[in-house]
Amino acid sequence: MPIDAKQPYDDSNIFARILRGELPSKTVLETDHSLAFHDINPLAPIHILVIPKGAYVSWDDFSARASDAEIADFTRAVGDVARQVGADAQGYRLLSNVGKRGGQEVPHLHVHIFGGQPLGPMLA
Ligand code: IU
Repeated sequence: MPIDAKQPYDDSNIFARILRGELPSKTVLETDHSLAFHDINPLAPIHILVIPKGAYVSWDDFSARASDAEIADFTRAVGDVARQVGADAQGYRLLSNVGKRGGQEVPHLHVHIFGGQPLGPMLA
């Protein structure tokens, strides 16, 4: 079920549990404010999620409330991950679903990085 775009942050969500170390993930990169890990159900040969460590529901929430340091760290982390896995060589796609109409399922901001193959018009 897609989430409500304006719902309050719920710290029982799956990514909050990964951040607290309660659930495992296949980490790709960790920085002061961000964590990147492999999507559990990859839709492309490269499918990585990048999340902020702070409690933000979505891109909408993050872009309104996060500090400049968090935004800078997160933006840099997304690009660094893409370069680290070699997705930059032939191109890749970034996607962040926001709320119900965006089809967001997990209520903690995540940016999908897709790559490793030519990508169709839509993924996730
Ligand atoms: P969405 O943008 O909220 O629809 O994407 C959620 C993603 O989180 C989706 O691609 C799932 O495969 C992924 N995911 C995960 O990597 N690990 C999990 O334990 C769960 C979902 I639940």
